[in-house]
Amino acid sequence: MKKVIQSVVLSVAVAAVSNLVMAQEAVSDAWVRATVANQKATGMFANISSAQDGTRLVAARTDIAGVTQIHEMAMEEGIMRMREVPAGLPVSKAQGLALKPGGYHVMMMDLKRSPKLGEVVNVTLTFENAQGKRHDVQVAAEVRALNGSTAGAMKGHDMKGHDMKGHGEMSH
Ligand SMILES: [Cu+2]
Repeated sequence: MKKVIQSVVLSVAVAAVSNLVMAQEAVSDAWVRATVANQKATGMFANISSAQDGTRLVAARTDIAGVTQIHEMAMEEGIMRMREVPAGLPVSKAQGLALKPGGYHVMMMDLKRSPKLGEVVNVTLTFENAQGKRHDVQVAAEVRALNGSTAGAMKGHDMKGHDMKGHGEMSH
């Protein structure tokens, strides 16, 4: 009997520890698009999953950018533009959240330096759970070429709608 109690106590302890240590979110295939000379903005993309419903990606930050925002693409007057989503993006338990060129992305603006091909950029993603509690997840994002696998998907993307100086050269 004593043995049974011990093993129950042990498994409860293990569960408590793993709750503390393990984030509910998993981030895979994180990458940052390499920039060209004088380009002051770029995007970070990744696949995000959540073990819980009601999770949102609400913020991001990185040392290499002065401003980092969560962006979406939207049709405005027949033109695809990107804009900030201040409330963040839902990460559903069933489908997760895909950040990809031509879609949702983490926008890095006011770049302090150019991310170099093959370099790993550290990005902090902030998630909010259904209870409104926030926590950070550290992501190592590899810098990949401008014309990655999905290049050209955003042809015709009009950057003039963007209010950030230096955004103009960016093809999303
Ligand atoms: Cu953007």
